Amino acid sequence: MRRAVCPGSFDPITNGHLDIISRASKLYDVVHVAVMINKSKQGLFSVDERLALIEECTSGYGNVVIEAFHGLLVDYCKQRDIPAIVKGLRAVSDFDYELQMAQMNHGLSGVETLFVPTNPTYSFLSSSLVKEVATWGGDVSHLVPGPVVRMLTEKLPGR
Ligand code: COD
Repeated sequence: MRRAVCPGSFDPITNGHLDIISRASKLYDVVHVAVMINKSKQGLFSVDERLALIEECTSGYGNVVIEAFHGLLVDYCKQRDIPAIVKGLRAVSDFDYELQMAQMNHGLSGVETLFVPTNPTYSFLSSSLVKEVATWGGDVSHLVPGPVVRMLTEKLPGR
């Protein structure tokens, strides 16, 4: 069984994340989507909300497992016998940090990182920009799935 993980904060999941998860789900038998918990970073969405949104948005894929994890990504991989991390690369600016993480993770445990070039439609897209635009009342309905738009509207009623 070929397994991979798509890790992230997913605060919230965007169409860019979904594109990478969907492409990974065609390459691997099982794709784990790991919501990595960072207690020092207060998110807009709770971990449970993020999990529920990812669940709803990926239910059609059929081979996606969604979990939250507090700790090192390499430990998540080790505990589940996952040999590969799949990441999306948006631009050259992503590359420096992603390369450092890939090399650190490989050095720590031998896990490989595979980079998938982003769909150009989403190359500028990040969860933080979505939250900023939504906070000021901008339309994000072409950037995030419907359930996320609905929850953003509930969370940011003054927008
Ligand atoms: N197009 C394509 N891919 C995208 C897009 C887009 N528009 N947006 C995001 N992605 C992909 C990228 O691969 C990105 O890395 C991933 O989705 C997750 O994005 P975010 O923004 O939700 O999450 P980040 O960048 O905050 O996630 C960082 C991690 C949580 C993966 C990282 O900090 C981590 O592994 N933490 C666990 C602790 C650990 O092991 N630390 C040591 C690292 S060496």
